[in-house]
Amino acid sequence: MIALVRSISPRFAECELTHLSRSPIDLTLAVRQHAAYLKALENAGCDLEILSPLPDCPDGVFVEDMAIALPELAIISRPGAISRRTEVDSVQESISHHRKIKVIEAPGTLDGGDVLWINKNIWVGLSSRTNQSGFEQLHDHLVPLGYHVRAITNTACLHLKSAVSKIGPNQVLLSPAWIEPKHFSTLEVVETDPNEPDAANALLVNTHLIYPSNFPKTAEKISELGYHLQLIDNSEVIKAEGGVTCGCILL
Ligand code: CIR
Repeated sequence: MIALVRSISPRFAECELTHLSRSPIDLTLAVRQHAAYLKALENAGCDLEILSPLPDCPDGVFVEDMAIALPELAIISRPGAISRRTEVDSVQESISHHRKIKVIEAPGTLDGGDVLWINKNIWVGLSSRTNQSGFEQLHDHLVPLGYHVRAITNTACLHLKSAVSKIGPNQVLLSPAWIEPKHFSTLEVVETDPNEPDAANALLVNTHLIYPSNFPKTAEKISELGYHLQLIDNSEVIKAEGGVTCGCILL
């Protein structure tokens, strides 16, 4: 498995924020935490493909938002935040060496963080970043390939995957404060601890579950259920409204 990743910009503290207010980001710590994240990806079996740095793009480390990579093809996003549109080209260039490409076009907008993929099922969050046209374009690219693609309106948090993420072949971790479990009735749903509504973003790589140590109650709950967690400190990314899925595209 290849993980496309990008380094942290020196302007990381100027990142976009939508539902969070700005709190000081420690850049040195962020860079150290990112190195540990890359190590966790390698431990989980990934070869890293490091994209060219984009020092002037504060959010450039969050490569997940730039594309949805499936076995058959990759869909290149058109990010909802105008400040993030210059991040697309380098991701498109890299992915085109691995996958056939389709592109989301104006007026569509779509962030990869709004797309949850489990087997032949895709859930798309309609959010401040992903609009109806972005959803419809993704739908039209994927339905002919046998995917079932449906939309869920999500206004509670930045991205759909801030509220629900894949933790096993048919299992999701979900924050009931942010998204209704009924949308995922075909799956086994594990809920975050009620005191940690922002704890639903986990990254499943092969059988490794990379998870922030910043949500200890939920970490304990999912460990007790038998999941084996690879914990990383993600405090600075969390202040930037990111999670563990945001930092890579898995191919
Ligand atoms: C943004 O607002 O775009 C970034 N500060 C955070 C993006 C996080 N990406 C993700 O959840 N997929």
